[in-house]
Amino acid sequence: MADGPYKYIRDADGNVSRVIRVGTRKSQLARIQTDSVVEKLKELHPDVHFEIVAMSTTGDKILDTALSKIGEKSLFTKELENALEKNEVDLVVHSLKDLPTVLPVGFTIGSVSYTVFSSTSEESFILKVAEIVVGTSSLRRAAQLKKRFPHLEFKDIRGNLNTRLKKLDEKDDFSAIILAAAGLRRMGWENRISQILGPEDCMYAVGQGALAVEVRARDQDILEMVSVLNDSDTVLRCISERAFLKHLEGGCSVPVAVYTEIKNSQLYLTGAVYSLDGSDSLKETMQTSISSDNQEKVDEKVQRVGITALKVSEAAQDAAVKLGVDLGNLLLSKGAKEILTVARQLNDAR
Ligand code: DPM
Repeated sequence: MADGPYKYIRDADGNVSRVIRVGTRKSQLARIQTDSVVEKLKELHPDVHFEIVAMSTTGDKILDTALSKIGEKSLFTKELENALEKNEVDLVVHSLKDLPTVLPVGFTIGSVSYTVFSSTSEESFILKVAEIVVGTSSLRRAAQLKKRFPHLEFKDIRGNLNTRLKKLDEKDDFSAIILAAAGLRRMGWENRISQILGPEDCMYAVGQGALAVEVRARDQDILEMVSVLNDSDTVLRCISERAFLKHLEGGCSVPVAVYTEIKNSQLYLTGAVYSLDGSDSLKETMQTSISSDNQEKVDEKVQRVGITALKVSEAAQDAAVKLGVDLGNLLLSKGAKEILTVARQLNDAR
């Protein structure tokens, strides 16, 4: 059988079918996320054969460098994208929040979902003792919590989830750490959470809690296959968040936070920018209608902020992009650019 760029398998009856190879990083969380997506895809496509390919990435090797110092270089995604490009894998599962709002040409996010892996966006607080030194290297988390709880002290903490929990447990450097609740739940460590932080305490990062499947943009079959994972509310919320971040020219390491909600066919987007100590901030909310006409054609291959979401209303996706851009413009008109520029400069000088 001609192998070409793809891999095929022949079953006992001699039927040949394509093997879909799924790339993943090697961390425990990455493996858990990839397994959950593959399980779901198997359920929805019982006749497709899937194979998981685990790879080390530069991102893993330098995880001990604070994210805020790494900047926007997509270190976690580059090697996996190379593998996609070379047809060594056909899709890759990521945390949406780690994917830049502009992807390299040739790649797209074919599905975005909170529901594949019952996830939520909020932050969680894991507390050890009363005298509180909080471990986080997220500028966004530190800025918001410094403002709200001035008595807290903050210190950088690095490494993957396993490393961070170990540092909290075994060292006296930290009395608490802040992590995305979604990651802890996926690891089965929900019982470690001392407190869930709602948006009034700490708004989350763009895309937080959503799983994203990245594919080759030209690969229509795979794009259609993974589109079954799309849940339309998540797609629309995440598109508006990413459009907002992109418009502010923010990357994943600036103190920008969001909160989105869908109620009665209205999409609400709250966005905020902060100075590093949280003393200076801007926060606004806007909304848009996302009600869609069921007759509408929804399978055009249009990419919006890196996402090609088949099966989700095009009009609603356009409204979500516009909402993000409009909110970005509103904050820019109030001085967001200056706040972020100063934050970046101070952080680079640290
Ligand atoms: C990004 C940030 C962090 C991750 C920055 C931020 C947290 C870094 C830190 C863009 N990616 O949130 O302000 O605390 O030092 C990351 C986690 C997950 C995806 C872990 C976490 C799991 C949750 C998810 C790291 N990326 O934030 O606790 O899938 O959304």
